[in-house]
Amino acid sequence: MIIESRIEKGNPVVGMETTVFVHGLPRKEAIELFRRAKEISREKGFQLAVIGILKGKIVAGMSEEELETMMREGADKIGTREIPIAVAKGKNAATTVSATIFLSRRIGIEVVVTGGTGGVHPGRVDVSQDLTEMASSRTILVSSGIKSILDVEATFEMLETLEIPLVGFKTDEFPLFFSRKSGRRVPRVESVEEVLKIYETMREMGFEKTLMVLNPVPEEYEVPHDEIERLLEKIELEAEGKEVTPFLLKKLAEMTNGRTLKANLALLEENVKLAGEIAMKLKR
Ligand code: PSU
Ligand code: MN
Repeated sequence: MIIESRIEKGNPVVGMETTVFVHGLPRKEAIELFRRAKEISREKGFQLAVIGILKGKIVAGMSEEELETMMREGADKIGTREIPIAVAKGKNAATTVSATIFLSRRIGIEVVVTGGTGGVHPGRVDVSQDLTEMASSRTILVSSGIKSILDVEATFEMLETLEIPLVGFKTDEFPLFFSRKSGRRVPRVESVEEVLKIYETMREMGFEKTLMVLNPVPEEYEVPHDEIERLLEKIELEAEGKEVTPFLLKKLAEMTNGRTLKANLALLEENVKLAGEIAMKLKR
């Protein structure tokens, strides 16, 4: 197999992307998050498989050293379509949500975790592969909503068009990453059991889509969406394509004295916990 999987068969496992570590966070915070996420998985009793491509080798279950190597040497940010090219060219590549979901399915991982997913960018035709991959692979994806920097209305509509099921975990509101509220309603679930009931229905029907479980950022870390919008208006975009998210995240962190960074770390930690709980209760 072209994928080097370090997952022990039969144990609950959660797949996690590498882009959030390599392109979404400063290095120090990224390593701290990796350690914290690993610690959570050990305490709770599930496996956390960080997925990435190292010199053309797809690895599921990267070590801290490997992640550090990626950060030091640099790694492309890739979606699903770039996987075969990165492998053939022997590159280092950090997987986004789309590539992580695709690879997770190939090795039998059904629960995936991230901070915020991609969507429709404002102003031009730039629609994340995250959406099309969620529309073609059956997994459970725990996130805190879509990245606040996106066109929220357009993304929300596109999720419907692509028939991607979503539920709010203990919320009726579609959350927006740093923010708990968007004014858009979603079906609410109260428990992991309820999530699994929906997913098991999908599995039985051969419903090959990703179930988005939306877990809002903890209240004490929230940065309200109108504040984010005001800040975004002030930023002059000096990036394009795949560079846009890392550029804006960095700017926002600077402008909020690190509040958005703290929010990002807090929600990622909570999402790892919830994804772990889901994986542990999932019937195999
Ligand atoms: N949200 C973050 N940081 C990130 C991302 C999302 O706070 O780095 C990444 C995820 O990996 C997501 C990707 O899958 O951005 C989507 O990128 P694009 O819009 O270029 O498809
Ligand atoms: Mn894009």
